[in-house]
Amino acid sequence: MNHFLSSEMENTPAAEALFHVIPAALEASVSYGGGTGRGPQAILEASDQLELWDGEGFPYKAGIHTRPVIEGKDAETVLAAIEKETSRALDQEAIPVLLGGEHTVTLGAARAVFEKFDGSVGLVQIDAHADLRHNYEGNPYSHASVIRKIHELTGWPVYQVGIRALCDEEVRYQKEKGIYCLSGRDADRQQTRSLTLPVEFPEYLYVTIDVDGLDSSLMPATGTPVPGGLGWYQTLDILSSLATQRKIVAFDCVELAPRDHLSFCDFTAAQLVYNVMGYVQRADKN
Ligand SMILES: [Mn+2]
Repeated sequence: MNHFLSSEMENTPAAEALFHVIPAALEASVSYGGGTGRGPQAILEASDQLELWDGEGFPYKAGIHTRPVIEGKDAETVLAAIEKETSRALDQEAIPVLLGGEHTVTLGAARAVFEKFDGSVGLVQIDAHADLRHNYEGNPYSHASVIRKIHELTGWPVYQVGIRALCDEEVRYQKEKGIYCLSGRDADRQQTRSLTLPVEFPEYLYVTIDVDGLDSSLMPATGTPVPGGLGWYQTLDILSSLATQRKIVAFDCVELAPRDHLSFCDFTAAQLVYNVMGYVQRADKN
């Protein structure tokens, strides 16, 4: 198995690494195009093409430890394994970096973060879809309901960014529960380059990045690409602004569905992960 940046560095021992990469190849509830099960491995392979310099610094110097890939078709089994690995990373005072896999994997990591930090966490979600359905096609572990599941479990405040495909049930849930949402349309109209988190947002953040939050021209290799998403530098600037306002204690990158003729998307996802590591690393020093 490749570890993250294996072309450039040894797999940092867990105890010395700020980042613990947890690849989780779950693909159980695909609603349109398949392939997310191959996402984590594709990101790891593409990470070999990264430059060590991220434009501002050297995130790898914080240490990156990659765990073995978690595989399986049964959602609950995979989620339990993700929860365990995430807890282990948190216990070692590392930042878990979960690679999906379908968006459902976030629930496993969120359970562990909730156990450790309880209510002192806010969730920021970059995504085309709200993922707030009660359930989808009868499946309680659907990626289309993962944020709702996390919200029901944790009660964390949620800020959704880039949303542009949702149903009325989800709009109702947003209103009832006071979920913050910056739509893809408004992010474009307002030329959003940074997100100002509401004061009620606690000191810690879990950031979940569904790659379909990016514009579909930039990221066509995902299960359900939707036009009108976030631009590349816009996404980076928003993520950077989060890291300076609160402490990111865990993040993930999910829903990459690699396509043979679209390998640039694998690299895009790897670059995104590495840049977020950079934001977290530099905030950690301040
Ligand atoms: Mn999603």
